[in-house]
Amino acid sequence: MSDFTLILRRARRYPQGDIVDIGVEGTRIGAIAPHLPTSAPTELDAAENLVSPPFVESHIHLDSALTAGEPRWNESGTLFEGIQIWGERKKSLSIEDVKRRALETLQQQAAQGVLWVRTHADVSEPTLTALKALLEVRDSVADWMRVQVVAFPQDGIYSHPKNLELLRESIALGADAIGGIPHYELTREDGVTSVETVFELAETFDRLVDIHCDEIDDEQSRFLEVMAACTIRRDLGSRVTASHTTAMGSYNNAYAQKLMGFLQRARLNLIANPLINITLQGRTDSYPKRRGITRVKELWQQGLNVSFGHDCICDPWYSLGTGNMLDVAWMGLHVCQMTGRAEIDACYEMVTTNGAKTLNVENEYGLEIGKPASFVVLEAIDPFDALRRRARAKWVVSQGKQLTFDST
Ligand code: 17E
Ligand code: FE2
Repeated sequence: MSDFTLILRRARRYPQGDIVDIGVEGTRIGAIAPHLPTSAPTELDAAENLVSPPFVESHIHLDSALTAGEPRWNESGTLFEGIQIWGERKKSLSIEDVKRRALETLQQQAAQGVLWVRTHADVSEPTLTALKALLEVRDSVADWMRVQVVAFPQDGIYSHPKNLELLRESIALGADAIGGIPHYELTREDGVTSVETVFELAETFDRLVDIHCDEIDDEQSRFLEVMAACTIRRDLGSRVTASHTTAMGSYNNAYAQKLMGFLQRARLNLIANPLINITLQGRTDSYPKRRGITRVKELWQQGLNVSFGHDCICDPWYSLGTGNMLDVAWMGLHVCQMTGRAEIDACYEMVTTNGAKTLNVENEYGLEIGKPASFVVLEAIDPFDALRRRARAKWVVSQGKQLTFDST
């Protein structure tokens, strides 16, 4: 009588912490109970280890992944040298080149329990090669990895006469979300206009917004307030995400406090990328040296949805990285000093549930009957233990199928 195709037995369910069997019917979760008396063709005994909904990579650049050193290393370690180097590398992009590196990265991520990924694709390049390749990859991996693609104008929307048209074309080609980079537009006014343009396009074409916003230590970089205003006026709330917002780490407290109120009204999502923010920012400081990361703890305390992203894996901005979201959360909890007990748990949420909120995929996310049977069993008893030891993913099940990977 059982239609279960797979049963995960004796798993410590996240977040409740109780021990359950999870019965999978095809691609969905069919039952969760202390003990399922039936059998299934595949049965996995979790031996009271943690089963968690998958990790969510809410911010990564798959088009540049695995290009570190090509054509040269980022010696200054700054965002801007990174953009220059990528500018050289992107001249030689081909569809095959981007697809190969993106796929390899996605496999590495999936092996570590990441089953949702939002990637940026640089669309300030005249052939839109990165975008076209990543859209193909998104569609080809859909039965084991769910990918969203952001059309991201790395060089700015108004810095080059063709870039706005390229952004429009990217939407027509099928980008899920629209990005921008206001702090890198030629003038502050262009920056403001660029944010307004992104929102206008997003509303017109019914897309999500995810803007690289204020990724600089300049305390005068204040485009997050423009994003908050646009979100409030258009009532777009959780469809909007502000990525990086590192300048918020340098704002004076009076301004930051005022802004916090506007962010609460806006209810937009924020993404910090601790590995990259801590290495790219603070480069113009001597000592004391700023940490250059947004106010994660305070945003979280105010009830705003914050997630953590990896941002880069072996690219011109960051030559390290493995795709492991526990590394990301681990760095986040250090850099943001989120070492309180509830704060550590919150850091785990920032690479799981909060990421799902950012991606607007909560309906398809979580260990609940009827939802996709996508989960990871970690060699840990709870999120704290997983973070402390950066626990290995023992099994990864995506949409009902157990994933297996080459051990090479
Ligand atoms: N591009 C950008 O503007 N900022 C970053 N952190 C990366 C690419 C990785
Ligand atoms: Fe980024």
